[in-house]
Amino acid sequence: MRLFFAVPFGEETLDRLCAAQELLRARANRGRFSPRENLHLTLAFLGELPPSRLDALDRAVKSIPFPPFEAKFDRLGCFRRPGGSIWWAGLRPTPQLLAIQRSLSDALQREGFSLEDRRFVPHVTLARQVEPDHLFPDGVPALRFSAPVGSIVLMESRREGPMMRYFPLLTRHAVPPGTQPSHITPKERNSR
Ligand code: 2AM
Repeated sequence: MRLFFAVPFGEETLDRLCAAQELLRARANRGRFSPRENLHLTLAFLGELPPSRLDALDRAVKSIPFPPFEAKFDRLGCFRRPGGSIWWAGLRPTPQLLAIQRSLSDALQREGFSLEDRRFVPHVTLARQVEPDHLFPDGVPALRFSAPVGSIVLMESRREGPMMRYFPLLTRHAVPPGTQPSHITPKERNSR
């Protein structure tokens, strides 16, 4: 199974991301736009793993401190590629966002998973293979809004014909500071 951990977004944030896609669509001659239900922020890409590793992934994501926080979208950007650019909504690398990505990566490594060593550039991919190269000769439009982050989801990605479909397998909910983690049972709590 091809797996990754991602932050899903609520409807209001998805509306804003879809509005940003419309800015691109209005200028692009061509492009493959991510369907609304596929829009997410990847925290850790795991690649191909057997189902027998799901328990260890569950342990890793449950082990990290995860208070809810606000992610800050702060720009539209692109990675230039031959065959068309990848356009994305970028997030400010705030201490809370970097902390959650770092602690998840560390927990995964402790469970024996190997992760790519590339620098974390937090982004939500909006469209791929976008042409022409210079969509906004007069300057890229601004993008600035906050988005509540309340969960991390383990996703399985499957190709269905030309489409990628993502299936949530595990969800870790954020826990407000000062409250008990939701995954601790009352029995465990009493024995602490
Ligand atoms: P992307 O949106 O920038 O392509 C599922 O493919 C998710 O995992 C996507 O959000 C993708 O990022 C991300 N990802 C990170 N590293 C990847 C890799 N080496 N191959 C494919 N997807 C990767």
